[in-house]
Amino acid sequence: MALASRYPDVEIPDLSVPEFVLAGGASRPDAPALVDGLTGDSISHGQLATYVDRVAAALAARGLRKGDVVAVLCPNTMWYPVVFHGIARAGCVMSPINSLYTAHEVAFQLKDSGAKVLVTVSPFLDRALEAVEQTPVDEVVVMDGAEGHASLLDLITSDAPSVQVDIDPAEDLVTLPYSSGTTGLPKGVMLTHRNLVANVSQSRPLVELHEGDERIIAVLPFFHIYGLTVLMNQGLQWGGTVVTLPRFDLEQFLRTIQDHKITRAFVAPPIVLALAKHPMVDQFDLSSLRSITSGAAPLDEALAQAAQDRLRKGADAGVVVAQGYGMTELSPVSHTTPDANRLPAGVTSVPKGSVGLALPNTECRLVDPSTGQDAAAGERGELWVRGPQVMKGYLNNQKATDETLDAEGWLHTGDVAVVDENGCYTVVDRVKELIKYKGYQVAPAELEAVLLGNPAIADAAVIGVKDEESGEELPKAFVVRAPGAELTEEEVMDYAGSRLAPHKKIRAVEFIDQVPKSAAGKILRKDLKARA
Ligand code: 4UV
Repeated sequence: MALASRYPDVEIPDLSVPEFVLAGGASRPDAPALVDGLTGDSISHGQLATYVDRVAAALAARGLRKGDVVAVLCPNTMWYPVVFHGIARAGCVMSPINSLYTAHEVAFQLKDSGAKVLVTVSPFLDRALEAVEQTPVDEVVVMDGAEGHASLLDLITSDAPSVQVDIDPAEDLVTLPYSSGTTGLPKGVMLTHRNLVANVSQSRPLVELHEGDERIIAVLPFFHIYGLTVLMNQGLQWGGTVVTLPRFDLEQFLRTIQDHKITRAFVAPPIVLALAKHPMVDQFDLSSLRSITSGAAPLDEALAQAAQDRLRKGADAGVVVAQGYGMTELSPVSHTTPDANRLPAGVTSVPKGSVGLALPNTECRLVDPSTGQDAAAGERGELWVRGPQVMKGYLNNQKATDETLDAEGWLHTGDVAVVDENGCYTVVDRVKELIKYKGYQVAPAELEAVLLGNPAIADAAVIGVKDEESGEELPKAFVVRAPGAELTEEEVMDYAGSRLAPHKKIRAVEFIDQVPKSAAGKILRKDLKARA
C-alpha cells in the first residue's frame, strides 16, 4: 500500500534546470549568488546568468551538442556552478567526478560515461591527463588555466553566439553522477532536468524561507548529488548566497559560518560529531544558523541532540539540528525534516533519529523483502520510493535498472525503515551491499575487483563493519591467499590503497580459506557480517 506524503502535491515547473534555478536570483541581479569562503570573492546573480550563457555558447562553438557528456573533476569553488549551468544550458550532461579519485577511477567514469570534454583545475591536471590517455575525451579545459589548455576565462569571454537549445525537461538528461546503487560497480545515474527541478520544488514547502536572506555553506562536495541539488541548486533557486569551501577544515568551516552569517548548513554526520564535541566550536559565533541538516549516512540521535543543545546555548534563536535522507537515484531527496512551522497539521516535532517526512509528490512503501508484502503498521520494511525525483535509470545497464526500478515506478532503495503515526521515517538498516564511509559511497564489488587483480589473491569479499568508537562503517576485506602466496594484511591494504580513492581504503583484513557463496556464486555477505 502506498503511503502518501503528508504534504499536498506541488506543481513542478516545466523548465530546464538553468531556467528554473537562475530565475531565483533574477530579481536581485546585484546580490551575491556565490562567494568564495576563503577569499571573499563573489559572483552576483546577474553575473552568474551572463557567465552561464557564455560557457554554453563556448561549448556549442566547440561542436558540443545536446546529450554530449562533459565531465567535471573539480573541488568546490564558486566557479563550479558556472560550469554546471553552462553545460546544462548547452543541452549537455554534466558528469561529476569525485575529486579524490585516482587516475584509474577517473578513467573508468570518463570511459563509461562517454565524456567528450573534461573540465578540471591545474592541481588535478596530471591525474586528469593520465586518465584521459585511456579514453576518447577530446579536450581538457583547465579552469584556472594551464599551458596548452583553454581556461574558464577563455570560455566566459568567448564571443560565440548565444545558444538556444530545445530541452525536453522530462526526457533530457542534465547530470550523470555515479552510484553503485544496491549492488555491483558504480553506474551512471541518469537524472533529467525534470528530476532536479522537481526535487528543489518539492523541498520548498518544508522551508520557512527568508527571502533574500539565506546564506548556505557549501562544504559538502558539488560532485555528490547532495551538494549539487541541495546546496548549489536549491541555494541559488532561493535567490540566496552559496558560500563555497574547497574541503572540510573545521576552523575554516566555523569561521565561514561566523563571518558570512550562514543561515543553513547541509552536512554529513562527521561534521555534526565535530559540532557536538570539538572544543574549537565554542570560539565562534554560530548564532546566525537556522538549521543544520545531516544526511548521507546514519546520524546518532543523542549526537544530534548534543550538537543542537550546544549551539543553542547563548543564542537568541534556536538552531535546529535534524536529518534528511537521500540517494543519488532520487536526485537525491525523498525525506527531510521541515522547519518547525512547516510541519504538517497535527505533527508537533520530528524525532532526532528520524530522517523526517516524505516530500510532497513522494509516495513510499515499506516492503518485507522476503515476501514482497507491505510491512504491518509500525513494522520495518525496505523503503520503496515513487515520485518525480526518481532517476530515469542507469546508463547502458537495463539489468541494473530493472533490479532497482520496478515496472510501477518504485525505486527500491535497499534501506530498511520504519514510519511512525506522524509520518516520520527512521532508517534502521541497510540490506544492499553499499558501504558508507564519512558519507561517501564505497562499493564492495569495486574493492573486490581490485583485490582480484593481485595474483597473490585467489578470492576476496568486502563488507562494512561498524566501528563503535567513531560510528563509521569500515571496509573490511576477507581474503583467500593464492596457493603458495605469502601476503600480509598490510600488503593487501597497500595494494588496494594505491589504486583507489582514500575513502575506499580497506581498513581491516582477515585471511580465510574460502569466501562463503551461494549455489549461484553470490557472496554470502550476511555470513561474513555474522563472522565479523
Ligand atoms: O547515493 P548516496 O551517496 O546519496 C546520499 C544522499 C544523501 C542526502 C541527500 C540530500 C539530503 O537532503 C540528505 O539529507 C541526504 O548519500 O547514498 C545513498 C545512501 O546513503 C544512506 C542510505 O543508505 C542511502 O541509500 N543514507 C543517506 N541518508 C541517510 C542514509 C540517513 N539520513 N540515514 C541513514 N542512511
